[in-house]
Amino acid sequence: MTNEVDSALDGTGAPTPAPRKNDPETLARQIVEKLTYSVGKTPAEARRYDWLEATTLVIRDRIIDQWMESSQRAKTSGEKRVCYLSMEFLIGRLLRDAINNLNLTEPIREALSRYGVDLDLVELLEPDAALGNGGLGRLAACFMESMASTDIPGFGYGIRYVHGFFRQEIADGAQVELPETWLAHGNPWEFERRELAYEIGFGGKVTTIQEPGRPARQVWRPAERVLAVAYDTPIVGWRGRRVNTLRLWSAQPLDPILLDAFNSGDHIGALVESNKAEAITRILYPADSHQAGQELRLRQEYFFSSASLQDIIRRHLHANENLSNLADKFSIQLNDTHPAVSVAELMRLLIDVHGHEWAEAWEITRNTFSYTNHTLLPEALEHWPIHLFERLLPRQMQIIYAINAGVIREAAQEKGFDDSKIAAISLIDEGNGRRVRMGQLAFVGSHAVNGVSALHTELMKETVFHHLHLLYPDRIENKTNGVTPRRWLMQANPGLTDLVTDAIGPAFLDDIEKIADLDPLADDAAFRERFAAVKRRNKEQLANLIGERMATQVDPGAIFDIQVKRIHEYKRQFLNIIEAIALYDQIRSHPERDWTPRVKIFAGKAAPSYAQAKQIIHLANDVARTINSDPAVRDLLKVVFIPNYNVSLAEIIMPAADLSEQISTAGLEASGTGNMKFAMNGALTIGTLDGANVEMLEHVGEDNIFIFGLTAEEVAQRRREAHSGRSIIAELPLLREALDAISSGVFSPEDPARYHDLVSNLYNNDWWMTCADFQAYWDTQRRLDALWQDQDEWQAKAVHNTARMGWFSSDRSIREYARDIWKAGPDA
Ligand code: GPW
Repeated sequence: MTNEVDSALDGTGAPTPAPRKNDPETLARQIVEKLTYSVGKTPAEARRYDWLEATTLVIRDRIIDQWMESSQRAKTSGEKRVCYLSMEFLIGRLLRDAINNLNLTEPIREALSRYGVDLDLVELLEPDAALGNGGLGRLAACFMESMASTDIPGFGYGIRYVHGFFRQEIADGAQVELPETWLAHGNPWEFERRELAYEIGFGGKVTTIQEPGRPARQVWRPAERVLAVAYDTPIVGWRGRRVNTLRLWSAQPLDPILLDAFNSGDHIGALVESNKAEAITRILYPADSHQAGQELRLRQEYFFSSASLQDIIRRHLHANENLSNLADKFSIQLNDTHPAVSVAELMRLLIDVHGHEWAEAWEITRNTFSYTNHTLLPEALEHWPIHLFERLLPRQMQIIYAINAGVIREAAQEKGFDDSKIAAISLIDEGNGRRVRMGQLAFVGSHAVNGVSALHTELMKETVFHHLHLLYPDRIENKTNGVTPRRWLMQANPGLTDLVTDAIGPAFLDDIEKIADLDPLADDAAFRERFAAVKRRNKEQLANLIGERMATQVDPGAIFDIQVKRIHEYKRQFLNIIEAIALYDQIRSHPERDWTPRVKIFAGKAAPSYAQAKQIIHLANDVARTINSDPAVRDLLKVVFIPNYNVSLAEIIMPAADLSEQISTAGLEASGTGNMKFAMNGALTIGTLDGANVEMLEHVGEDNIFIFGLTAEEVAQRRREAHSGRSIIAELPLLREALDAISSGVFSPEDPARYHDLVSNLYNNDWWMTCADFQAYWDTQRRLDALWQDQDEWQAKAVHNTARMGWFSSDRSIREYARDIWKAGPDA
């Protein structure tokens, strides 16, 4: 621990804070001090929420010491800084993370217990910061934590949404979306930086200024302007080693109350303008892997991109004469194409504001940016109608045309591309009512472009970026995703962490790949028993939650078979539900057989406008209602849909799974990260050869993972052949009967036609290969049933999973980015 700051005087003669002691005695005294002077309560009056606030403030003070030190170091050392631009940061709760990373869990627990307060219950009251939709946003949060933990000077840049991801309730089986208000009670983790505000323009005109003897200049005069104000949140690395900054932008009117209009009596007019500005950062778009397409979304993208770039430039010019060496001092990672307009905006700032020549500006821009692609799904690829883009960002549109001209020239001259190849790489899609392709823009504006798993990266080269890859063959590389073991193992699963520490010592806490030392213990019967006992306690905890929230009793002795993630057709929750129905039929028809008890658990949100996904949620709930109330299956099969899946719920679910469902249509899940969280916590995976499952297979070995179904290549082949489900269904009675039950209203007697569309899509098309993969999935599930009967075997495989998943730490991902793309960090 280095958070004992030297006292007395620093070089400036200003007093520095007194050393902080971390014994329970001191912590207890400081918590009560905060309770008294910041919260205004005595220990006797204090409610649990007040203890949360006081504890948070005490922890926050300790973070601030380290934070200032880290920021100062990044500023003065001249080391390269990494900026991670992301529309989403799905961070979840921060208190436990901070306490754990400062190594204060035990002393804080002890300090609070002196007042009869339970730390675990206090932590539960913190709102879950849901500034993201799913995997992409959670990856950004894991990466922020890993940058701090691996000592990389990292800055997150994003949007401070007033309303994060919606709260989901289930009413009569269907999803209902409710607004989320994470800031309702204030946010002790953020610091508003009023002094750090930038003007962001929209619309207006570009005029050419021609002064005698000088080259022509373009001047953009925006019609509207808003302010971007910074809010900073500290991100604490493991053992408090480094504290980095997540800087989120909030939009505010340039003149908060537009005094002129207000004073002249136009109160409404003044408010309209101010509402329009604030609307930019009011809500997170809730569609995952689907382009939203609204003007407000493009405004959000440009708003946070421009603010972040202006901030980076200010920082750079603080220590450097000009921007020529920007790429030596800053790396900017674009998290998908959401910040891709940054490429045009940096060019504008370099040329129009800072007077650089085009060629030099382009060199700087390309060397500074790198881009991560997270999907190949056509419906998720961002492209904006030219007329919208031009109206909102006229100067950036000009720059995009100029970039495009240069790229096309290069392709034609140096590679001899013909018209059809040129059309494929063009930043403008001419076929679709003329649109700007953000993927192409991000690609050409970056020196490195990466996919998020080995398979996904190969498919990028073959499909979406095929022609750009021919033009720039060294640009695409792979960086397989990872997850932070601090949150997803140590904090979420303290029981397993203690067991592993006891078995192999604490070295794995600092270097997670050392958890491999656990591997031989898979053969140790006594260890397996302790491992199984930890899992059992975690399952009991989840069973209690299910009992309390949903009044459904589930047996912790059954297989906990869990699929939690966004609801999407390609992720195939439907396949899982059909299998549950087929199993239900079989149990009813053959009650005499030796069935392995299962609890099938689902959770996840559907985009509000995604009708099919909402139908799948409805079906899961309808099926749960029917099966759970049927005495014929008793405890042999239960189906549960837990509402409002979020980071905090995931922390309870991941450690409680026996079986992890990673069953996407092969070729469509870029990586997945839930797959990693589950396996790290000792779940076996049933999955397709998709995304990072492929690499998990390599690491855990084929005996310890259950792979089934079509390969990506076979899926592509069938799609070319206009495959449909009809003939498959005809040959598989299990599948046919399950589908008949759904479409005849067995699960929705009040509305028998409810699922006609869902089922008829399988007959007519089977685009997601649900029918094509059904039999293989069913057979693999039955193998797992049999395996469960041999607990020694099952638990040995579970131990192997935990022991062999160290590579999937986001520390490893971040070190690869730092080494290959950013050339930054301690090893640079
Ligand atoms: F469409 N992902 C996500 F690529 O969670 F932008 N939201 C998104 O909008 C997109 C991707 C986008 C996910 C991928 O689906 C998942 O496979 C991957 O593990 C994750 O991003 C992180 O890379």
